[in-house]
Amino acid sequence: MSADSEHRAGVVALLGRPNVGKSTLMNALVGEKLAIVTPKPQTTRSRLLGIATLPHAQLLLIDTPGWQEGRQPLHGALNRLAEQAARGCDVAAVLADLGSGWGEVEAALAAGARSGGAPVLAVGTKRDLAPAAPSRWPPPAATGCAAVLTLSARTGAGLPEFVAACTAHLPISPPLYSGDELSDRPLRFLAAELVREAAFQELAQELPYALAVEVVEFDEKRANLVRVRADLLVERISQKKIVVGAGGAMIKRIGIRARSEIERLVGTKVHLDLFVKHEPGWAKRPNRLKSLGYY
Ligand SMILES: Nc1nc2c(ncn2[C@@H]2O[C@H](COP(=O)(O)OP(=O)(O)OP(=O)(O)O)[C@@H](O)[C@H]2O)c(=O)[nH]1
Ligand SMILES: [Mg+2]
Repeated sequence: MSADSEHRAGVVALLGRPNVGKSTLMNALVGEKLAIVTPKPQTTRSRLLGIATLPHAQLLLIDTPGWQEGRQPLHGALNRLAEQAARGCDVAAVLADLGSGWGEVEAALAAGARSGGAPVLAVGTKRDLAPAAPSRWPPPAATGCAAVLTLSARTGAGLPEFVAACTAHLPISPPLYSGDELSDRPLRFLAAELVREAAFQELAQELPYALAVEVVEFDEKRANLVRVRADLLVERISQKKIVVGAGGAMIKRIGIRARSEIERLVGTKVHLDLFVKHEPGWAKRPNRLKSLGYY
């Protein structure tokens, strides 16, 4: 067998600023919605592995939180996840929204990945939207990237080229996971994320950032029903009132939305109980961030 026809497998880190489409790209390549996606920036709070198994390659895609400039402990923890992913990968894909182009953050992420030894792909996203101004894309040759590509995770345009560019830089290796595995995270974590996604979609601008979700019960004992109990943690009493809503209307809306997504994930009926809890400072305690799965 020639080297080109041999199977390749390895880790591809998806890096970039918030909202550029990292999670959408991962879902499109895995073929399942694993990572939550919302129109609001700073949706992803953890490192999530998505496994794309192809005939000649297995891509272990690491979705990371968008890079943020804030100084809060949560921001620091999230940026560390992106840094670790950049250092520990075989290929680093630095994603930039074609609408805003390649800037300092992208250059810094690319430099970080290169210092860890990974080749960097510069990837312009959301190609289905307005075409990039020539001044914004492609990035200057000086960025030293192994390849410069554009794609749309929404329409699928450019995805085969992206997969080919990643594969070319992966080591020759047999598959590292069995073909039916899609993620390294348990269903209960993905379920917690779907509750958080529903809350992001239902709640107004700032509130979702003060909120964390913890699944405290995930019971699959019954044949055709999964029972899920989740706590929505908020930092202030005033936020609890908003999340519960008048007569419980808001928490009900979040529950209806989340339940149908969790049913799609687990493939059976779901009984979902949500509770809103006041837990001041959840976002400031490193151990708590870890126990919530944001590590
Ligand atoms: N039109 C269009 N919209 C896209 C595309 N990819 C992502 N989006 C939208 O962009 C928004 C952000 O997408 P995400 O995948 O959550 O972005 P992200 O980079 O993971 O964001 P964070 O987790 O906050 O860092 C969502 O509303 C997506 O639907 C695309 O190819 N085309
Ligand atoms: Mg994301």
